[in-house]
Amino acid sequence: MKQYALLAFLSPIACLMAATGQGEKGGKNKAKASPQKQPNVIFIYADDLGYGDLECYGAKNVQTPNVNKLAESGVRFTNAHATAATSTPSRYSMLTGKYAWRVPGTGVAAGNAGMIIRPETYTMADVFKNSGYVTGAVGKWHLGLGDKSGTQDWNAPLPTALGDLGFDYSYIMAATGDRVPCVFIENGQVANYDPSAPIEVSYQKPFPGEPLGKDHPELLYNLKHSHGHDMAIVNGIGRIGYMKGGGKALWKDENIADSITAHAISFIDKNKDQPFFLYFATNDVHVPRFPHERFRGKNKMGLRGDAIAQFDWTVGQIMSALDRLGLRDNTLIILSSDNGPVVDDGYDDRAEELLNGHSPAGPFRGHKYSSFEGGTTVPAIVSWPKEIPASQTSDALVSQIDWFASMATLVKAKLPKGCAPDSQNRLSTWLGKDRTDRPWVIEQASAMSVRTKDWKYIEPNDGSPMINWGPKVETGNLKTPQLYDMKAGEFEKENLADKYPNIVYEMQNILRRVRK
Ligand code: NG6
Ligand code: CA
Repeated sequence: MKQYALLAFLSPIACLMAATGQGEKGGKNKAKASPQKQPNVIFIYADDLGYGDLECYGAKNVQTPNVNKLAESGVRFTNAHATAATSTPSRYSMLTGKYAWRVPGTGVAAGNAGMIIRPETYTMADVFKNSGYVTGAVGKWHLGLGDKSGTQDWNAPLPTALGDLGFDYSYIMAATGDRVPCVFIENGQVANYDPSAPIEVSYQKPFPGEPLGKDHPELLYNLKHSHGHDMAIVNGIGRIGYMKGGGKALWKDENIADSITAHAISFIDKNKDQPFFLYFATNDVHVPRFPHERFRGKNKMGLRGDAIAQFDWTVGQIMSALDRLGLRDNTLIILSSDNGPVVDDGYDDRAEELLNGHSPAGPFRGHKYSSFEGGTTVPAIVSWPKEIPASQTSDALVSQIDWFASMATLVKAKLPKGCAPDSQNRLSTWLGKDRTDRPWVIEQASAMSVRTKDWKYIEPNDGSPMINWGPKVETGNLKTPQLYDMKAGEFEKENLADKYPNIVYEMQNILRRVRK
């Protein structure tokens, strides 16, 4: 049993008692005295948003006023890391506190993957739920649904879904915008289900009679692919995987941000009177980048820039909702990204030619998929006006793997033995109260890397130095060890492994110890 029913019940009662002022002596301000409530917690987890993609991190070609404002209200981290250079392992590690590379089957998931975090796992949502919070997940999921890969019946309630992982409410995309099924799933069932168009999904073979992107370029009226993404066609865009049906339930890419934002805000509205945890994972700025037309054409970078602007709008909407409800002060917001940026990730959206000098990964080498720092160094902003002084920057070395134990500390959760084995409590660093570096950070791409404040080590790997299936990305692969001085002006340029064998040895030892 992972539910701590008693705790879950006690906290709201405690809050209720506080709210009614029971036990207090009379006094003029008694009715107004607001209860000391646990903070609400919102993770705003962007997809493929790079270190250099926000104005407050130096972007010049796109405006991000809302994220800038969020950053000004709290701490902006300049040395924060996702655990992996792609989505599924990064999200798995963050939500379980256990490195994905310890667990088979945690690579980039198909849209019909079975639930990758097994129901018996104690998750981030369980931490909050069992501490009296209402919990919700809205947006991109990409961690599988149902009991077993490829066996889901999308026309009925799924036998296992986010409700089994501690989320009271969920409104999610099963995988990514570019993977079928292209429908939202609300509490384990297709939202807005259309009985006249039963849904079938396969990652093995096409459905007879359904046109494919590779054969019907004339049907790709919204976006053409540059590599891959040539299977099912939904909303004039080719996808990964085959799909049939869906009808009215099919999403329109241009409305995804509006839809998930509306659901996130309605969750906040409904739960305004009790502490809530919202995992809000945006589709932006993952491909296909097809933002609503009101975000089009306002920056130099075309669709990729427009998607960043749409992300910024989304953040603004959440903050306005909190302001409207009087919740902003006691809401802890953590904004970050699941992995580094990528320019051409398979659609002909002119992202490359319209960069106009923009560096999506900021000063770092490599992008999404890469072992270089650009693969996993991400923006990270923490705001909690009631507790965190504004306008701070922190260069502390931090990792998303520690959100689990840090959040558990925040809500004074009792954790079952053995859960979140890789997560450390670093709450005071994440709240900007100190600048303590994590002694080391582990990064997962095709090779494994270790980062300390001063050094970066990449394990030898036989893979090719550039991705050879589409994106123009340096993988960081090399047959021999790589060691980079992170104090040097130009990051990861000169391999110093031969010069400092002792440091290589120390870094290898860290990896060896963590692997045990
Ligand atoms: C790749 C996809 C890419 C993206 C990525 C996962 C192709 C050619 N490319 O395989 O578009 O979906 O997987 O991205 O299929 S992630 O951010 O969700 O990890
Ligand atoms: Ca991603």
